[in-house]
Amino acid sequence: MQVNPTRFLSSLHALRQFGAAGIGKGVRRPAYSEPDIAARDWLAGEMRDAGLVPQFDPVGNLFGLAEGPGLLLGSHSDSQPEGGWLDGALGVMAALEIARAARDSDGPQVSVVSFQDEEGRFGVTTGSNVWSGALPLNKADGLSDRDGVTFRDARAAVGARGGDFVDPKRFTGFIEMHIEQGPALDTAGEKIGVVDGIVGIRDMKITLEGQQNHAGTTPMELRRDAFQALARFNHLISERFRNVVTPATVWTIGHVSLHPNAASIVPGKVTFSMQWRDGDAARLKRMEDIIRASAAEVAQTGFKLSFGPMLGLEPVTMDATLRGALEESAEAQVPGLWRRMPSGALHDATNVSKLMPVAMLFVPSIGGISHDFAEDTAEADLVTGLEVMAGAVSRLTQWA
Ligand code: HGY
Ligand code: MN
Ligand code: MN
Repeated sequence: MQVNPTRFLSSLHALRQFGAAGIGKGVRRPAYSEPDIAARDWLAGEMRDAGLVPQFDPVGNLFGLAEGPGLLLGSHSDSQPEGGWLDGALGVMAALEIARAARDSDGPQVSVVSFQDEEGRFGVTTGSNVWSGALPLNKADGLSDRDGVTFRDARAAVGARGGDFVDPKRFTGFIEMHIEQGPALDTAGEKIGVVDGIVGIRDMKITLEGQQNHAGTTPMELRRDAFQALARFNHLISERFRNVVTPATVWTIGHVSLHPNAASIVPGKVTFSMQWRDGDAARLKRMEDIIRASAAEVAQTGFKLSFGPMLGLEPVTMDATLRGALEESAEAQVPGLWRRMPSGALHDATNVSKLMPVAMLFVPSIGGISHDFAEDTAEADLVTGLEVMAGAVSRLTQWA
């Protein structure tokens, strides 16, 4: 199977035009936004031109279906509100290029997918979570984004495109190529990461409600200041995580909504996102217990506490046979310049692993930057990743 790097790179640059942020190569292509839907329509055309049958499902996951059973390759084409041009897009366009090369050479049956809302505008890897059956559609429809738009209303943008859910039994396995989104490969001067496991994640909103008041006349000791409550909560969990976490554990308060967010008003309410990730499900649970207990302790000082629904995915291990094909191909193409490594980022592969064997490979991220307009990878490294994945697919003839 002979991939065409020029065709691959130009298709990647074509996709980046949808939602181009005008800052470097950055994109703004959140799930169900106009550029996201336009990109999916374009992608459906590219799939058709590649001899695949494009099919949208009810939530906007877009599949390009080969005739017979075979491997599914892909990722997602939605982005973070300030996203890079490669996060997700790389895996989708690499999949399409391999599908094209496979057809050109009468090679294996390869189908392609671009999952929807991997970036979690509504949930956590929502589109593949629904497709995997782990998240019922009626439950997903009740999720809302940070502006209060519901998943049900947003996914109406799929419109008449939306067909049935694709039967996962037509696929023998899933391989996802992705940028590392971290510094390991770039720092080490290595070219390929073969993923051995993807961390688990927990994500929930927490609200603390005190009392809004005048910032000049309210004595400090009488205040029930929601920002101070969040600050105290953050201090408590940081202290209490010390004996639970490892250097690989991460936790983030990434979105804070402080009401009324005015300089001369003591804030009466704060709602914030609490997200944590680790490769060990028991550690995630211990962290959850600390989070809930610390929030309750802060609430004791005069705040009403409420927890939103907790979303989560378990840590998953990659399929050894698929991973072995990636390792063989990496050793053949970039001997000594690849490593086996965990993924600290979440990916659709986590959800797809509930349905079939999965594996992932990474290419370096320059400076380890991602979820930022500045995200980038040297084009030669993108092509190396494509060739290593094509080499793995060629080795998996019994999966074709
Ligand atoms: O957050 C993640 O790990 C993924 O990039 N959405
Ligand atoms: Mn991604
Ligand atoms: Mn991402």
